Order: sequence, then C-alpha cells, then structure tokens
Amino acid sequence: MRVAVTGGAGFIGSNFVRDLVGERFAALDVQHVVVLDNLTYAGTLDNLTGVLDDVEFHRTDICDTQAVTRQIVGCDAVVHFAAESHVDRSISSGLPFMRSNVLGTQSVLEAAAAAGAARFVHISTDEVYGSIPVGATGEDAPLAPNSPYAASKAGSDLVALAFARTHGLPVTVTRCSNNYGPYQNPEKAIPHFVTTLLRGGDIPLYGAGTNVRDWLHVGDHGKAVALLLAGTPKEQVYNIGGGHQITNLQLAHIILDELGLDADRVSFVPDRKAHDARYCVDDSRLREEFGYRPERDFAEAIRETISWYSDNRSWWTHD
Ligand code: NAD
Ligand code: TDX
Repeated sequence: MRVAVTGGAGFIGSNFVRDLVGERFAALDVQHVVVLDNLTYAGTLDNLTGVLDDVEFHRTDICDTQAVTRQIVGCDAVVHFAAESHVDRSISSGLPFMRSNVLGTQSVLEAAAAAGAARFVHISTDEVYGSIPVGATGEDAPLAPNSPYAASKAGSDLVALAFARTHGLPVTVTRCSNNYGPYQNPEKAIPHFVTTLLRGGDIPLYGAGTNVRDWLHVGDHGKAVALLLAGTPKEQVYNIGGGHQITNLQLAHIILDELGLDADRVSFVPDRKAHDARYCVDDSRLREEFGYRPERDFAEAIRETISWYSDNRSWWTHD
C-alpha cells in the first residue's frame, strides 16, 4: 500500500507515520509514505526525526488542491490528520479553523478523487458530539459541537460524508477521544501540565477541574486507523475510545505524584468558555467489527509519557 498522510508533522500524524514506516503495521504492507504538512506552529520536522529519510515529505498547504493532487498521485489511501486542533485557540481566533478544517478537508477530498486514491480516512474527534453528561455516544448520535474547533470538525465530517455520497470516494470517518503520548504540542493539557511543573510553575486547572476526558494512547489510535485501512469497513463512521475516563483534577494528581511533587501545585484558573463537561464515546462498532482493543495500560503509558517530556526537554524548550 502507498499511503499519503496529511498533518504528518503534527502530534498524532507523526506518531502514525513512525509506525507506518516501522514494523508495527505489517498487515498494511506499506511500500511508500507521502507526508504533506505546511508546518504551522503545531507541526515540526523534529517530530519526524529518524524517519524523515523513509518518507516523501512536502511542505504543502492542504488548501492548495493542485499541489496536493500532484503530490499524492499513485497513493492508494489518504489518511487526513491535518487540522487546527486546539480548542483554546479556536475561541480566541476561529477563522483559521474554518479554513484548514472545513475548506482544507474539501480540498484534500477533491485531490484524493482526482489522484485516484481508493480509500480516504478522515480523522475527526469525539468533540463533534458535544458534552455527554452520562453514558456513551454512539456514531448515530446528533452532532452538537460547542467550540469553534468542534464546529469546524463537525463541518469537516459532513463535508467528507457528502463527498463520499456524491462522488463515490470510499470515506471512513473516525472520532477518537483525547490522545496522549510523545510529540504532543505543550499547549495541550498533559504536556502543558508536565512542562509547566518542570519549569517550576503550578498546573493551571480550568474551573473546578471536574471535567472528564477519556484518554487514548496515540499508538492505540494509530492501531485503530491501521485496522480500518487494512480491512473493508462496513460502516462509514467509527468511534475510537481510550477506555480511561478521569477528571482533570485526577489527571493533575497523577502527574504530580509521578513527578514527586506536592498535591498543592495546582492553581484553579478561570474556566474555558463553553467548556464541555464530559466526553465519552461508545466504540463497540470498532471493537466488534475489527476486534479493536486499546493495548496500552493507562498507568504505565502515562508514566512513560511524563518521562518522555522530562527526558526530551530540548524538544519543548527549543534550546
Ligand atoms: P496537531 O495540531 O499536533 O497537528 C496538526 C498538523 O496539521 C500540524 O503538523 C500542522 O502543521 C498541520 N496543518 C494544520 N493546518 C494545515 C494546513 N492548512 N495545511 C497543511 N498542514 C496543516 O494536531 P493533532 O493533535 O496531531 O491532531 C491530528 C488530528 O486528530 C486533527 O484532525 C484533530 O482534529 C484530530 N484529533 C486530535 C485529538 C487529540 O487529542 N489531539 C483527539 C481527537 C481528534
Ligand atoms: O491549561 C489547561 N488547563 C485545563 O484545565 C489546558 C490546556 C486544558 N485544561 C483542561 C481542558 C480540558 O477539559 O484539560 C482538558 C483537556 O484539554 P485539551 O488538552 O485542550 O483537550 P480538549 O479540549 O479536551 O481537546 C482535545 O481532545 C479532542 C484535543 O485538543 C482536540 O484536538 C481533540 O479533538
């Protein structure tokens, strides 16, 4: 299989590329990997250290349909990760989210169809369902996004599904929960908490810290995408859960404990606007059809992740 990966210099995309060129997804029989990324503040070639020579990299804006088409000709599958991804940034400045996430997705879909790709995986998020106070959301739940980021992702899902219906491109939409692992931009909660503590500051917790997130290791996310790519999905939309739901305050205490710091190194700060109380997806569709199970144990993988940020200071200090 020849695979094109958009957003492959970002957090999840770079972890996925690393596994694509490694041994982990042998079932895909990967022959060639094309990575497209315009290296925004969130993307860096440092994330591809050690594998850059194994891929064909293009610094390309996904909204440039002609360039994307040219660069992905010959690819069997496109895995579309590229997006503006941070909720807080979407609150202070939403337009780049609409451009890259909605228009960008239409552009990559057009390019994939023009280049003759046989498969398209659109990476979306559990945030499109909005806040889930109790229970878990299935794939048929209504879309009810609350942040400009989530609205742009919900828009991109509809764009992708409409393109599939109109033009017959086989599209799979995945909606996963919060990812964690190495190479995540320190604007996101886990690396933000760890790097702030390592710099001597306190964890800034929004509101009362009672919001719940379901944590999915980035390698398990990649595995789920590889299962979908290797198979013939019966459905168009698949949730991917992490199976580990905790409050942000519990998360803060786990990190403090692991770093051997006092529990009072938490500072409660004003809440995020329209802060979703809880996300929780029902991923039984993926589990039953593909035998998907998250492999990583949270307690072990969060320890490994915290150590990664402690051991790779130059990656986040840029010294
Ligand atoms: P990220 O911000 O770390 O990486 C995004 C990458 O896309 C960056 O390398 C950036 O340079 C690139 N990009 C952005 N706009 C672009 C454009 N116009 N042209 C080309 N490249 C562009 O994000 P991430 O956390 O790796 O998320 C990847 C995908 O997964 C996103 O679609 C996001 O919505 C989705 N997602 C993320 C999470 C999470 O917990 N991080 C959870 C669910 C879904
Ligand atoms: O400083 C902080 N303090 C804090 O309390 C930050 C950065 C976050 N938080 C809280 C907000 C959330 O409840 O931690 C939780 C996680 O925050 P983020 O890492 O910003 O993630 P979230 O808003 O849940 O969205 C993430 O998961 C879904 C990704 O950033 C999205 O791209 C993905 O779609």
